[in-house]
Amino acid sequence: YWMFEETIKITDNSSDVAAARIREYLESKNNVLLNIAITGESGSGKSSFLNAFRDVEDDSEDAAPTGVKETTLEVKEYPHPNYPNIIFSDLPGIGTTKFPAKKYLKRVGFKKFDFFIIISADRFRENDAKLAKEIKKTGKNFYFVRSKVDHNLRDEQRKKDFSQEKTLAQIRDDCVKSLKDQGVESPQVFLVSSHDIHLYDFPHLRETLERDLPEHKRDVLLLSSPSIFPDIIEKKKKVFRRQIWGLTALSGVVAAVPVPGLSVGVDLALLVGAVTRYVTGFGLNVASLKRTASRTGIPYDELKAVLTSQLAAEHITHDLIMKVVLQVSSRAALMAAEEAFRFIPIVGIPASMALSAVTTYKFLKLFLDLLAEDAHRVSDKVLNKNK
Ligand SMILES: Nc1nc2c(ncn2[C@@H]2O[C@H](COP(=O)(O)OP(=O)(O)O)[C@@H](O)[C@H]2O)c(=O)[nH]1
Ligand SMILES: [Mg+2]
Repeated sequence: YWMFEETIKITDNSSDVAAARIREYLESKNNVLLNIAITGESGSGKSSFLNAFRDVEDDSEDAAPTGVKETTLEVKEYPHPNYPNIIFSDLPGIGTTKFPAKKYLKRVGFKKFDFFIIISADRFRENDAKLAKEIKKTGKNFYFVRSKVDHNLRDEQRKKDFSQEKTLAQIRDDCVKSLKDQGVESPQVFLVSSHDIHLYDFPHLRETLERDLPEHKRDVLLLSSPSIFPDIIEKKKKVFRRQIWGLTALSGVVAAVPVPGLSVGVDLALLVGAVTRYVTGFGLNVASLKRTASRTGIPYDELKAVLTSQLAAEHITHDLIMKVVLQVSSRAALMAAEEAFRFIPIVGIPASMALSAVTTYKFLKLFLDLLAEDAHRVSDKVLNKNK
């Protein structure tokens, strides 16, 4: 065992350069900047929407304060709690600033934003339409969000012939018409309640934003979405899957750490880096799970109890990865690594390294599967609770 410890130490030192390359690769994925502008009149629900989108509760420490009347021109930035490279900018309402649309855009620094979300708790007004037309001139995208539809539904529910679909359709038609009347061409309006991010048009809005973004930014937005729906979990899994090849290629240059009982080594630094990303991406880190717990009212311990991977809700360290590697390395799938190697030609690197790359690849896939499974378990728990 002592020799084993020693091996890790030596390898860690000698693979500094490779480890740095892996870190660089992972960070390059984390460093794509996305800056989303949220605008709309004071009280329309900007701060609430922005908190909901970040999966942060209104009364938590890093939330944008809600229910406060804005009086200044200040743009406030709120990074995503897991992905600080995604910034939500809380803009003052154009009415608050009393600037014409063009000057308003200039003053808030429109160039840095990837797209705009224009919120109204009511029919869209002249200011909203003027702003949209001005944004269009800059070539950037904008989306109309009609907030507080839960209020409307609650009010309408008292009526005898209440139909949720009909009420929503009416609100939508009304919003679209008011925008068209003010010269906005084919406006699309998303109906949301910031208290229920899994209802109404919230999921559709996310999908639309993703679809409209360039690919590298699309992945960033997707990974930051809460893993409440099975299809989001699967989409995230696909993004991570795609990255595994890139990571494994880097692994080929790393001196691998030998695993007792396994004839090949694995690249621990790489596994730690990647698994940390999976855990965060699936919302399985302690902070995310605690947020989910307080948002859904399901006690944290109950959420934790459904986890089976041993990697979720843990701080991912070399030791933990090694522990899990040792536990699963008896699995037939992994023992077959040497066999797989015969079919995967890796040119230009020594065979032992290539073999460790294949093993590392297999572990990455396995850990990804295990964590996605845990994400599904949490999602099941949450969605069943809401029924
Ligand atoms: N029921 C409900 N209330 C909302 C919604 N969005 C905002 N609110 C409430 O409306 C008030 C103003 O919201 P806030 O986010 O502060 O608006 P802002 O001034 O545009 O930032 C607050 O009391 C919020 O709790 C929503 O979708 N549904
Ligand atoms: Mg606000």
